[in-house]
Amino acid sequence: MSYRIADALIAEENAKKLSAHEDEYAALQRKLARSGLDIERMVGKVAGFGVATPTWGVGTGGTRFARFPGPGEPRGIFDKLEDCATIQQLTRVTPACSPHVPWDKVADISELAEAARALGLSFDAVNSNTFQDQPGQPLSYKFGSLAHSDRSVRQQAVAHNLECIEIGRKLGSKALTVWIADGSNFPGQSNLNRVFDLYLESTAEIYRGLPDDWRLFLEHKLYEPAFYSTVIADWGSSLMAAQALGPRAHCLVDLGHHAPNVNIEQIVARLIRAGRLAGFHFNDSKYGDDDLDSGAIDPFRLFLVFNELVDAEARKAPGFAPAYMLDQSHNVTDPIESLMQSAIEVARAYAQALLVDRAALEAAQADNDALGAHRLLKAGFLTDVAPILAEARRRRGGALDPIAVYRKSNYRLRKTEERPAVAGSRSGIV
Ligand code: RM4
Ligand code: MN
Ligand code: MN
Repeated sequence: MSYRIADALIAEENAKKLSAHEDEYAALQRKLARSGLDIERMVGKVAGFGVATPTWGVGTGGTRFARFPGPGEPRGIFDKLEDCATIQQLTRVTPACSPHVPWDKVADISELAEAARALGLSFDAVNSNTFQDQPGQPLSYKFGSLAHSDRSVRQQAVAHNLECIEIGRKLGSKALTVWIADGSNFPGQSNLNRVFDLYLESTAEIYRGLPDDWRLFLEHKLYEPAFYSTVIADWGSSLMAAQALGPRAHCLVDLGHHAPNVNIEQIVARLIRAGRLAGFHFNDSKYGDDDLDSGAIDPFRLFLVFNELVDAEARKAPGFAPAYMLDQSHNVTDPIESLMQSAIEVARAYAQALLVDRAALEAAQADNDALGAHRLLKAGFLTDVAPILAEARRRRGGALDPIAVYRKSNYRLRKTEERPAVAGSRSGIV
């Protein structure tokens, strides 16, 4: 029987912090009431919010230079599920996980579905992988996959995506996320329009294979591993593709996949307007696809993204049903701690955005009161919503301070004993 944190430990630790928490909660309740805001409503909203954990995120990540594995790392998908369940147990904000195929491929899918069910987890979008070659794979993706010049490589990549759908169906997923590394390193290496046509042709085949209640998430990325041009480099290409494919194709925004300084919240607003926002891969970055922890570098940007999302939710924007997922690489931290912290940061941005007085904001905008409008946004961002987040966790059986309870539990030490280290170290993203 593998080690799980006892709910009694959570209760015991919560009890020690309860009176301070109640005091802070009551103070925030009074503060919000002065602005006509009901804290109970906010707690209810946050309790209904969820962000999926990436199964690949619970292992230690790496760079192309090295990977420094941590102790007690998950050895396969069943261990990863355990770690995802622990994150959910303590935070109560990550009820689903997003699997990656073939990294999470197993012989018996029903066993995997059952393991997740037993841990109280569901599956969010399935991610396909045609950016690496797998042992025994007949054709290489070195020069591309869905947009490869050779039809047989494209067909192999399409078949992989159809297999992902099959696996996802058995796991209860409702979406396939497709990110391809296809692109070029040299001007002239490929015809910029021709590769887009090939991509459309291949994704149309995948789209035809979607079950009726599924969506296809197209993920764009500016650069890397291709350093001159990437086939689906930006939200423009992604939206063109989604619109060409059909109503169930949507555009996924990975926060790290843009040029520095790009106004991501405006991209989000446009995709909402087009009815094509698939959802997110949350992470943070300073320079590129850094895959740092959500909210670690620029929590204000995260808040501004949520400001658009709450605005869309409030006015019931047609087709608005974003899927929230984390996509991070943890190189120097315990991945469980990073994912807990990040999930909380994402929920924090949501709660802060809920506090914005939207009627007053609209009035300030109509009056061209630039600073007044900005102050209304800042009022949400600067409010310490920690007691709302903590209360939403506590009411659902989570920890008031998830990372403190995690450390106290010695979970990692126990897993180190249970999971003997796998020999060797490799470079790479995961
Ligand atoms: C990519 C992209 C994809 C993720 C891989 C591991 O940069 O963000 O979403 O599946 O990394
Ligand atoms: Mn991503
Ligand atoms: Mn990425």
